[in-house]
Amino acid sequence: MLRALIFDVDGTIADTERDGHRVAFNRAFADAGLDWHWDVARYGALLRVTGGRERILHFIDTDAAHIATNEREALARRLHARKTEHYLCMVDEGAVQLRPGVARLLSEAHAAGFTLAIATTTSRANIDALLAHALPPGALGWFSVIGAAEDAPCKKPDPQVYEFVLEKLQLAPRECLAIEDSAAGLQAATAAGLRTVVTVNDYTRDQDFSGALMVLSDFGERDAPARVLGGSNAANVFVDLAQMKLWHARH
Ligand code: XBP
Ligand code: MG
Repeated sequence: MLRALIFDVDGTIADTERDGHRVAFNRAFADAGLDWHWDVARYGALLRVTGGRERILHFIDTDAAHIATNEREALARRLHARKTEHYLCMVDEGAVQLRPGVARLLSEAHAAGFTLAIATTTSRANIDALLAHALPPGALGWFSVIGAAEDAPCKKPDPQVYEFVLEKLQLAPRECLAIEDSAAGLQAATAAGLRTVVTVNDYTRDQDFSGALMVLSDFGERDAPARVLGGSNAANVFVDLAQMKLWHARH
């Protein structure tokens, strides 16, 4: 029986990357007097490295080799801290929007007393700000467990954050569904024993989602159903809690 839904955040709950995190990274670089700029395409390639600090460190290794090896970690930490400040301001200003159907599905699940959780590589402060801004007051309390960067230093595709959440939920993987947007997220959830529903976005739609329970454009709304991209022959679907339970029961 399905007992809980475990949501990724970046790219799944909200379109955070292109107009949120990416812009915040660039502002942090500018603040530090660096002429680095991650354009939309370059950022798409850099997303293969999960975790903002890890992404900066990777960029330093590949594009700023003149920086002394023993200074790179500290620089990445400083830049990432500044990037988080920018990101939090941007979320407060409304730069990041929830994806179609997310608020509806979360509200329905909460009203039904259904267990919700979060498993993400992003920092806890970013989640708190996003949920406070985009959902009704108190929505942070809708989630029984929130697993974030601070809880799982091994970032996706490592399963650590999902294992942390499952342990806290005291549920078996077969009793839960993961909701993800990326191949790295799918790999992390799968390695933790979870079945996964994928909602793609512009950065992830061409990734390999073999093994996913369903691949969808989004969750859809009554007047704008989601497109089914994999996992079923149906063309369109409207994803609510009953639909999630049906998919889970089918497998
Ligand atoms: C998302 C990420 C995050 C964000 C930046 O991965 O990799 O690192 O890009 O957030 P997922 P931070 O959606 O698979 O969890 O800068 O806070 O790390
Ligand atoms: Mg994601």
